[in-house]
Amino acid sequence: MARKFFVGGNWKCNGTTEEVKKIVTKLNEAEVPSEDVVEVVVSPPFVFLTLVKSLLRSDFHVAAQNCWVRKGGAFTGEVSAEMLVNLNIPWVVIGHSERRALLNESNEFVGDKVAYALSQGLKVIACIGETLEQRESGSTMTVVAAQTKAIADKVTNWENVVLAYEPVWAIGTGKVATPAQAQEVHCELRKWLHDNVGAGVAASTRIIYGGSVNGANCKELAAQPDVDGFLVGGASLKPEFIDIIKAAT
Ligand code: G2H
Repeated sequence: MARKFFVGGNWKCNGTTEEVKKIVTKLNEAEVPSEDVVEVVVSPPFVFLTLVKSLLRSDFHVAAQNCWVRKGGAFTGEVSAEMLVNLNIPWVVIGHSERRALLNESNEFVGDKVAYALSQGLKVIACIGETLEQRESGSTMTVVAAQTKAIADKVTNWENVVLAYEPVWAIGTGKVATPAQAQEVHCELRKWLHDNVGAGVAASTRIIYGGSVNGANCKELAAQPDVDGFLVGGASLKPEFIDIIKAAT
């Protein structure tokens, strides 16, 4: 089954109103493959979501970088899935390693969040990935399988899930996984989905790579058979994001 190439731009905790407007202007001017070929989703901080949505070209979409694990209420500082739906924000990033590491989000908590966001009608970019220590001790697959299982335990319909494999040692470090390293884990993840969820889900779920993707390394990564796109951090704030979108073709 053909999987449409997916390019996400994770702006993380960056930007001012002026900077955000400049980035959106550049995106709106860019000539990129059509929506039938590549799905583009940018993820600004919460405070800029509606601004970006109102200015952004209609063939690109927006994602929040997080949402609360259950229905909103007395949870100071949180943003609920219902609020994102109310604002017509179609996507949310869940389980990014920065949140797992800095805010102690566990596999189970991430699984609950993914399930709740999906239940409210959001589409989810679910992030998984191993640390350098885990890779060096040979436990990469054990770690990413456990992270994926915590999601699979709570999710029955994978149609609106994109799985983002982001090795922690490659995030914001400039140390990108080699195309072979990325392909190896993506292939194993697809096999895990096949064996534990089903052949259809394994064939149709997009598994995207994140971690120091840039304009120079994206083509070779995109050529790997199980790399279905990217979640881009630092480079999504720069003009080279357009080259990364074009890596699909
Ligand atoms: C991984 C990635 C985006 P960067 O966090 O999610 O960031 O491309 O800066 O490594």
